[in-house]
Amino acid sequence: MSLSIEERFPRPSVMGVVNVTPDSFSDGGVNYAAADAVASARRMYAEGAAIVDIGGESTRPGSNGVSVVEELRRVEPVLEALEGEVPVSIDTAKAQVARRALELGAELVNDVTALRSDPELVHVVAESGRYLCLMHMRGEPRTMQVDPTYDDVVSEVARFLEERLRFAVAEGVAEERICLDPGIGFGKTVEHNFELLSRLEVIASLGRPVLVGVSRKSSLGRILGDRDATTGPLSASLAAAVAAYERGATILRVHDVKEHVEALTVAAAVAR
Ligand code: 9MG
Repeated sequence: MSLSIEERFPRPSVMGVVNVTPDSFSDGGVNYAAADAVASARRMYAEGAAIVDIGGESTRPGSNGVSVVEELRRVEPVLEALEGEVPVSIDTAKAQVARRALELGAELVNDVTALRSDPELVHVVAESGRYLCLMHMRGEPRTMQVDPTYDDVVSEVARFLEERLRFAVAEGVAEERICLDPGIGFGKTVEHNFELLSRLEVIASLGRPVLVGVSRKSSLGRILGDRDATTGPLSASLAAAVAAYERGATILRVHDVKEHVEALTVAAAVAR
């Protein structure tokens, strides 16, 4: 795998989401059974996803973690079934889960804790030579939505991502393999999330490809007037993905692959 992350994922690329969890807000556990997760990943790839992100631990607000054993029990059969057929990334903060996923061919490690959770993970990624996504999160999923405050959310997120990028590179991960993610919905209010999307160029100016996950997130439902929304509709997800792309996003992490591929193909044709 000698391509830089920009070469492997040209703008715009779509990452499909497969949560092998019983409790995700965004998909209500539809992929908790391995056979369903495998079928969804195959469909997403056929619909044009460049990669499918497989995760066995919910990161929704308020969620508690799961053990390594439980996370592996959920994702291992899915990765085994997809090996050599569907390009996958592993959504994990745990070195042991990442190691097994990389053995089974995962191309990218998507760590929502940006290497702050498991000190071994950076070494596992560095030794593998695979791609890495570093995401901003304030706090941890259990507490992250308790009164999030920033002086300037965009510059604080940018400073954090720059520091985590330097850390990963200093520990041996090649810079050309790393992408950055502002972490929409992770310890941020609706206003913070929209400010990050609106000023995404600041994150892109750090010089690494930007991954954005806004699909079905609660901020979309809330901006549409539902104060208690836990998810957002497809129409709003598409608008947010196109807006993010127009402000520099390279990879869009989405649940509805076909619709996003279509919308982003049109947006890219207009941009050219
Ligand atoms: C696992 N996960 C849930 N939301 C995400 C997002 O916005 N970005 C990344 N990288 N991972 C996410």
